[in-house]
Amino acid sequence: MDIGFLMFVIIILLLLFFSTFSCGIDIITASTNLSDGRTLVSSDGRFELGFFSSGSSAKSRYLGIWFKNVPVQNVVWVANRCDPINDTSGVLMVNNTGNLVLLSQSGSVVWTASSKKEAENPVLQLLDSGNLILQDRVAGKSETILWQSFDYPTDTLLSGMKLGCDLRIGLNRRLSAWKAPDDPCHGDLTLGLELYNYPDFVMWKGKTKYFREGGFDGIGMSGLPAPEPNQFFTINFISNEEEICFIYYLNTKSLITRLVLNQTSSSLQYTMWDEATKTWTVYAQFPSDDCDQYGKCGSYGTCLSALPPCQCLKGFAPKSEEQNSDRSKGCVRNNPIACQKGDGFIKFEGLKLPDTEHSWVNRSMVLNECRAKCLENCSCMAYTTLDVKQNRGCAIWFDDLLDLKKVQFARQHLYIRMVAADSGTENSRGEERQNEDMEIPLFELDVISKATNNFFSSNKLGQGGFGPVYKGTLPDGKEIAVKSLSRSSGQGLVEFKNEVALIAKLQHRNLVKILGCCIEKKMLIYEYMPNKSLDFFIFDDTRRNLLDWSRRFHIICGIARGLVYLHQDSRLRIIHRDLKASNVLLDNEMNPKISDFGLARTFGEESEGNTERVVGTYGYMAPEYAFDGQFSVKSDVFSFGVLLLEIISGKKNRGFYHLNHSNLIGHAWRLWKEGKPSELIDSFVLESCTLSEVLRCIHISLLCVQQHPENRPSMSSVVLMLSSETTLVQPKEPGFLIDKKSHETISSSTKLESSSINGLTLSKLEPR
Ligand SMILES: *[C@@H]1O[C@H](CO)[C@@H](O)[C@H](O)[C@H]1NC(C)=O
Ligand SMILES: *[C@@H]1O[C@H](CO)[C@@H](O)[C@H](O)[C@H]1NC(C)=O
Ligand SMILES: *[C@@H]1O[C@H](CO)[C@@H](O)[C@H](O)[C@H]1NC(C)=O
Ligand SMILES: *[C@@H]1O[C@H](CO)[C@@H](O)[C@H](O)[C@H]1NC(C)=O
Ligand SMILES: *[C@@H]1O[C@H](CO)[C@@H](O)[C@H](O)[C@H]1NC(C)=O
Ligand SMILES: *[C@@H]1O[C@H](CO)[C@@H](O)[C@H](O)[C@H]1NC(C)=O
Ligand SMILES: *[C@@H]1O[C@H](CO)[C@@H](O)[C@H](O)[C@H]1NC(C)=O
Ligand SMILES: CC(=O)N[C@H]1CO[C@H](CO)[C@@H](O)[C@@H]1O
Repeated sequence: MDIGFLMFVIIILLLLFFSTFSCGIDIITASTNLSDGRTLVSSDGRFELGFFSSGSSAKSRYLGIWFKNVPVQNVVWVANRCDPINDTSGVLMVNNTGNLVLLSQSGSVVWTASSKKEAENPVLQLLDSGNLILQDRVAGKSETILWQSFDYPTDTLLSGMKLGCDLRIGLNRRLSAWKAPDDPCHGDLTLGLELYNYPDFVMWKGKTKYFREGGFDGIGMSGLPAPEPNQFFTINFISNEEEICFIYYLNTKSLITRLVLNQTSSSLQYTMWDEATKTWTVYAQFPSDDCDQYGKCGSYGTCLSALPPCQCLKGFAPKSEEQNSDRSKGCVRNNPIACQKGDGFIKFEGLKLPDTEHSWVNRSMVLNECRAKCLENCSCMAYTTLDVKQNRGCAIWFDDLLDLKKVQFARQHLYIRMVAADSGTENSRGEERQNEDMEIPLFELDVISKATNNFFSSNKLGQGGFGPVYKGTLPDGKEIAVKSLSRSSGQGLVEFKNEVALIAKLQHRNLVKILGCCIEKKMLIYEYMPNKSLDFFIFDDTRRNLLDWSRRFHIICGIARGLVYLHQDSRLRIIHRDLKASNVLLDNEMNPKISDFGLARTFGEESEGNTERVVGTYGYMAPEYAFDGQFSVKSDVFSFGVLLLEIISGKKNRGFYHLNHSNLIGHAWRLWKEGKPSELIDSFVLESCTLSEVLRCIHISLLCVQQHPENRPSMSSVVLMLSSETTLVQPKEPGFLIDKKSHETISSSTKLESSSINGLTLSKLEPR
């Protein structure tokens, strides 16, 4: 045996020895230490505790916990947040009295965690949940937890962690963001429970309130949409004499998610590790829109994501004449309250409850008692039911009502004190205008004319729902797409420019980028996409072969992520309303980019709920939207489901012809029920695919096209479904299940009015 081989064997043995050391251990006791370079790993291998360096200065060493299987830095807990160790001499030990001590070379104590009780046999263990616990393990005694990292969160909330107060021991668990991406020390953004009489979770920027969740109403927080029931996570609020807290549980181990308070984005982000892109994907964040900004519209002003965002409540008028200069001045009563006799209340629905700093509650009062209680004190401005689940309890507000927001999901009604005569006043609209100078590059008309060869027909790329699209080349050689908005919108030029500036701010890798606009002729300038749109490929007999399954799946996931961004992440909450294959453009690497988003909004039609004018495309429209003009994010989900079926089958939903069905949804549904969904798959896709993945996509698409919007998943759930392998619920009957006979009836009983220019995009669908 030669020396080289012997060395090799020794090295392998050493490696084995060390790897078992670093992978196999999840506990330390008073007789073992954890030095820098060694780690503890939870028994299922999910979490790891050890030393890490952060950012530029590799010299700064911190003790922390992270997801072991995520290759980018993802620290979820840090012990010595603001006291890095300058070298690799750090040692974590459990001392004899049961305290955790982090020492550096000089023997100086960098960090300690102490329990009140003394321990005989202290053991530190990293659990599969990511919780680091210190226990006293003595035979015959129950193992009490002396200390746990979950009680001292840093910037991250993991599944099973609580945010909020344990009233019994006076522990208030709060989050504070990292100061900078490479500095775990406390930033100025914090989030925690404020123990007002009516407690609320408040996000602070330094000493300034930044965002409120809005008080617990027995079901959820009044300022947040109730989490839709889903199989991935469960959200719980606990509010009783012992504790008031928020907690969430992940129901599936296959997902890696966390809630992080992020200084950079100034928000609480719910992020998920996306194995495909090796990035953390944000799929919900708070504050979620401009109206979440604390006190944006001042007292008695309500905020709505629209322009102008601020309005005064009924019975109130703008406080200041020149509201243009200060938008947070708020509103004042048209008529002062009389106090007691002569006062009444107006019931307001659909509002996030006002700031509860000056509030009072009684858990057992009923609404009438609550009203009387409020009426008897002149400083009481409003009351509501504390717990809508039990329909009991009373909350009242003193002082002016601040931080109101229009929300669709409000469960509590707010009764606001008014002089009785005021109850008939008209809803007065705040005079406020968005007047900050929006940054958006403006293009001169003659530049655009030159670039597009005077809008020459050979430069025309196509005809979209809002007008024709031309290809252009700027003097510097940059290629652009010019969309000329031919529909009249009745909107002024300034509003148009502001609106475009708002949607131009939406930037995501799956959205087409807006480069600027030309306000003289209402044109939008987009980046040019060389590979046209998705319909150009999937519905074409030869070009369909350029998109194998893995490319199609990549496109599906990209569209889904783009929609999540529009629906949740962006500050505007955009409902697309015209998602279809021709609105999914492809860049030169065949990445999908959604186009035409925000246009419905530009036309002044974006106030969620009901609309007179239906903007959309037959075949993609959700039934409640096509027939009743009711739109919501769930109507986009429907369109996404249709698109998904088209990508899988290579067939158009509209114009789909089959002996028994006149649309693809009906066909897919029947095949599904007959247990042969694979017959739906495009033959070319079938050759290149992982069958289970395609079948899962069919399953997801059927969930998206369900008849009732409330049954359809949100786009963020869709992203979760696409990226995990959890079992999915069975879909219910889809919407637009038109078989040939009834289809005939529908087309003869509805009047398709003005199919705009391209004949596909409807502007109105009116039952006779
Ligand atoms: C643990 O570290 C301390 C301080 O460096 C040292 O005194 C002690 O001997 C170490 N114990 C073990 C078991 O390594
Ligand atoms: C690290 O270095 C800084 C500056 O040299 C010093 O102030 C600090 O005490 C050192 N920290 C430790 C833990 O040794
Ligand atoms: C253990 O550490 C704590 C905190 O540093 C200290 O107060 C205590 O005296 C230590 N106990 C022993 C036995 O060293
Ligand atoms: C914070 O948000 C920014 C912007 O969304 C993102 O780039 C960054 O990765 C986030 N940081 C963490 C720790 O998630
Ligand atoms: C709460 O209301 C109930 C029922 O009206 C009453 O009996 C009780 O005294 C009230 N509690 C407080 C603290 O006011
Ligand atoms: C009304 O409520 C305020 C705030 O709790 C309190 O300070 C004041 O004393 C009350 N006034 C009366 C008349 O009860
Ligand atoms: C049409 O539906 C009937 C049952 O409803 C089925 O027996 C028949 O095979 C279907 N035809 C085709 C072409 O799928
Ligand atoms: C599939 C396909 O047509 N891909 C094209 C996308 O655009 C780039 C750049 O124009 C071409 O190189 C690809 O062939």
